[in-house]
Amino acid sequence: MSGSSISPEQMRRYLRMYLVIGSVNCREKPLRVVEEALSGGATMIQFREKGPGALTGEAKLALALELQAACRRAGVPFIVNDDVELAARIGADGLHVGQDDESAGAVRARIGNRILGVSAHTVKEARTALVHGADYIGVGPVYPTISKDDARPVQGTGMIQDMRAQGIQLPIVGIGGINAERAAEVVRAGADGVAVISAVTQAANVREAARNLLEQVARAAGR
Ligand code: 3NM
Repeated sequence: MSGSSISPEQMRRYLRMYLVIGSVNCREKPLRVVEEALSGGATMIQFREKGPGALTGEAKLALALELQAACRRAGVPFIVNDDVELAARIGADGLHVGQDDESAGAVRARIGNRILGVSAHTVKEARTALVHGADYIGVGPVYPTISKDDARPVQGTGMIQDMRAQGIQLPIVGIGGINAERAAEVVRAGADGVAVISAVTQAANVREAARNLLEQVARAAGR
C-alpha cells in the first residue's frame, strides 16, 4: 500500500519539533500554548485529546477546529491522534495511530493520501508500518514519561539505533520524556526529530522551549 503524497524529505522536516498536545496537558489555554509553540518554530502539531478529563464530542471538535486554524495560519500540518472520524470531519492533514488503535492499513485506506503516523516499538512493527503505508513512525518511550499512563517500558535511544541498523529508512520521530538536553542524543541515534508533550506544554516559556528544542535538533542533524 502506498503512502501519502508527501515526500520523505518534507516529512523529516515536519518531524523536527513535533508538539503533541491535548487540553489535559496544558496549564493555560491550549490555543495559546499552540500559538506560542508555533511562534517558537514547532514544525508539526498533533492533537491528542486523551486521558482523564479529556474532552469528547462537540467540545473536542471545537478545540480541534481552533487548534487547526492556528496551524493553518502558521502553515504547519495538524495531525489528529487516533480519531479517524474527527480527522475526516475537519479535513486534518493527517492521523497518528498506536499499535492498539485501529490498524494502520485500514486507516490508510480511509484517509487517502493524508499523512499517516504509526507508533512502533520494535523493528517488526516498523516494517509492518511501512507495508501499511505509514509516512513516519513514532518510537518510544525513549525516556521515562509522565504524560502517558499506559506507556511501554523505556527503550532508551537503542531502539532507534537498532531500527536504523536493520535498514528501516522511514522518517522516525522519538517520543517520551524528551527535553532540550536529550534531543541531540535522540537525533544522533537516527531520529529525524523529537515529539514532546511536557517539555513544551509545561515550560515556563513555551515559545523559548519550542525554539530551543528545534535548535538542538537542527544542530545535532548538522543543518
Ligand atoms: N507516546 P512527554 S510516550 C504520547 O512511547 C506518548 O509511544 C509515547 O510525553 C510512546 O514528552 C508519550 O511529556 C508521551 O514525555 C510523551
